[in-house]
Amino acid sequence: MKTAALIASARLDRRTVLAGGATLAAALILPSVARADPFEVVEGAPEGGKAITIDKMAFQTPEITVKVGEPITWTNEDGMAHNVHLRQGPAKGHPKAQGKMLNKGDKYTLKFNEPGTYKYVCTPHPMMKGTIIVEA
Ligand code: CU1
Repeated sequence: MKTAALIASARLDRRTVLAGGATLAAALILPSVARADPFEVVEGAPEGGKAITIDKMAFQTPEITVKVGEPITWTNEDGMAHNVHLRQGPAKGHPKAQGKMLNKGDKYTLKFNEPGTYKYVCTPHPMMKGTIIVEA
């Protein structure tokens, strides 16, 4: 009986230790997941990835599919300034969702960390629409 009690006590301890470890792991992992941005603005128009031309008041590739981490670079070839403003999907409401205005010849690159469907417009011309599908 004493032995059984010792075993039960040992089991309880191990479960407590395991539960404690899981809680500690969750505490270490969860805040970093919560902090991760669904997308990033990449400076300096990197090599590779996908390209979208902005011209004639439109995103010339209105729908595009990329993998997580694969950059998309928009180039404005229109005489009018435009931007890329993520309005729906995982980036909705993000402080960097509204991209800077791009003059003719300017480039803007985004990289996505979170899979999903991102819909965007040009802020001053919301009839200009685009969709980005990010696959895991
Ligand atoms: Cu525009």
